[in-house]
Amino acid sequence: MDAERDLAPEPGESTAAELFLRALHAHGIDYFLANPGTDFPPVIEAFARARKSGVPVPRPMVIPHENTAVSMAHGVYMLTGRPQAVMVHVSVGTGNTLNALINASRDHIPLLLIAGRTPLTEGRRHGSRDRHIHWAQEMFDQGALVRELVKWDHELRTPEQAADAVARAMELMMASPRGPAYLMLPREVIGAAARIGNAPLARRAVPATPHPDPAGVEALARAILRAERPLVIASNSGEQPAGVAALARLAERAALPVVEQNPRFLCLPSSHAMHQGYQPGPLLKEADLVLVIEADVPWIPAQESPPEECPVAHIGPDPSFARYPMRSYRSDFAIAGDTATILGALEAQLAALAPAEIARIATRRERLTRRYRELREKWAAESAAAEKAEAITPPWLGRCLHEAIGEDAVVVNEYPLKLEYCPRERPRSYFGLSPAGGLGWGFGAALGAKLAAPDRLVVATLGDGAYMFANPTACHWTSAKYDLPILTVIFNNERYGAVRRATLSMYGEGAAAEDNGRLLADLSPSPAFEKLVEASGGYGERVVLPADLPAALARALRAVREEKRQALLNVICRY
Ligand SMILES: Cc1ncc(C[n+]2csc(CCOP(=O)(O)OP(=O)(O)O)c2C)c(N)n1
Repeated sequence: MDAERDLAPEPGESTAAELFLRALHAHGIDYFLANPGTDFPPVIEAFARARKSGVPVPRPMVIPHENTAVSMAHGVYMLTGRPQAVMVHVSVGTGNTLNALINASRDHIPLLLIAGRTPLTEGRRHGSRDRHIHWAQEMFDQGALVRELVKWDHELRTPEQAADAVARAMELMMASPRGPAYLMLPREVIGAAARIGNAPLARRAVPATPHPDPAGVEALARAILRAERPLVIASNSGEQPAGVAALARLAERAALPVVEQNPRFLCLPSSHAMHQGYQPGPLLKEADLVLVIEADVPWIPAQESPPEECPVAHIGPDPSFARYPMRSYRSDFAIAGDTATILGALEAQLAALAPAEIARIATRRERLTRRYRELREKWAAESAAAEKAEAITPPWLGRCLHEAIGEDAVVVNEYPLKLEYCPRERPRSYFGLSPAGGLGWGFGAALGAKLAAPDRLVVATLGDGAYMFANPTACHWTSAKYDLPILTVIFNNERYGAVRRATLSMYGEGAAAEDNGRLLADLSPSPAFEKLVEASGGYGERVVLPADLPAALARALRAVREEKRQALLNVICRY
């Protein structure tokens, strides 16, 4: 045999790529979201062989932008709790994933990011360099591109480890706190025969989340009992539906007011009487105990804080947010563990309440139930007033959406939707942008959600800026190609509103305020976004007047629900 070709598989032999794909399937990975390059041929050949032989492998899907592919994997996980695989082209494809990967990393979303590696060898070995780019795409340390964002990065060094590498990635990314992993596949290695041994494809047990410290739980339960004005601030605790149920029970039993602060997952049904809205505000200023549940930024110290003597508890899988370089909230209790388990243990401690405490809690419950009603009345009045305004505003758009989409819909919100006007009820019916705020996530995540839940209505609410960051052509194409009809609603204020607000907040009296903060925030003239969806066979409409919105929504929803076409409303908004 030619020594330089001795890694090539003989007829009938499996390649490392084939073993790898089988291992992905065996580990429960359903989708292989791919943006390929010249590093892919062994993987493509392996998929083609699997198609012929019927060997089970994940579903290969070409996704024409890496940011979209990673956001889709993020979206599938949100709905199912199942991690997916994304494969991209070497260094350059990895570079294109970074924004979406930062979002996933900060939100503890496990996904296996795979990248080719430029062929290592320059001779005649099977898979060696045979294109100009193969030299320039080589890097000293490709994994360094993502190392800060992933829990594990590795380069496959030998074909026999293809299945073991999958098992290793899975056990690490699924261990708490979860997060992405990165695996590089050099072309010669993944195209070579996997000769030695019969690598097992069995899943390996994921280490259980550490059980919460019983002494810590008991001490916190005592503090909750003592508190007169406790406050719960939650952001991510609804990642698992069990977290929603556990928080609902605890809040009910102890009459704990809950504020959802910039939630990425619905943490408490909005109709729960203890749901006290989305801003800590006055409840924080008067608190005598704050329970921070999976909330990285429970409040912004420069704007508001609890009283200095108020104890603060942090609970969740990563209560100290270990990957944040600085985060200096007061911390009197820190309990690590699965959130639902911690909340359940707290509730168990509170179960045997003394009569005096029951009376105190009942008084608090009454006060909070009143406040719950007052808040709802205020929000309803605001959105009703917005109906009569000259231009569409977020309260009106939120209200109309709420009335149109129903409880079962999945809302993926990249900023502009205000839950005050579009309250959500069910676990996994609302998802918000990662705290890292990498724009361009919402459209892809909504497509992933639809892939995971084809029978549910999926609505992406995006700013006009966020929509453009999402590579709309790639997203609309993906929607059409894979029959993923979703409704996209653009809150189009023809500007980067957040940038403008930041400028005016720092330089309200400065030169930048003279043109009302338009400089570098102006996105006019706004394109006819409704035409972009039409280019992919979808239904598009531009909506300008508040009174026209309900009927426009009904038409768009008919296109999605009955015609099974994607739809987009370009809603011209003032805010
Ligand atoms: C990838 C990325 N680039 C830039 C930013 C900075 N940024 C934060 S908000 C924002 C404007 C968003 O505009 P739009 O989506 O239209 O929403 P609006 O602020 O107008 O409500 C920008 C550019 C970001 N968060 N992410």
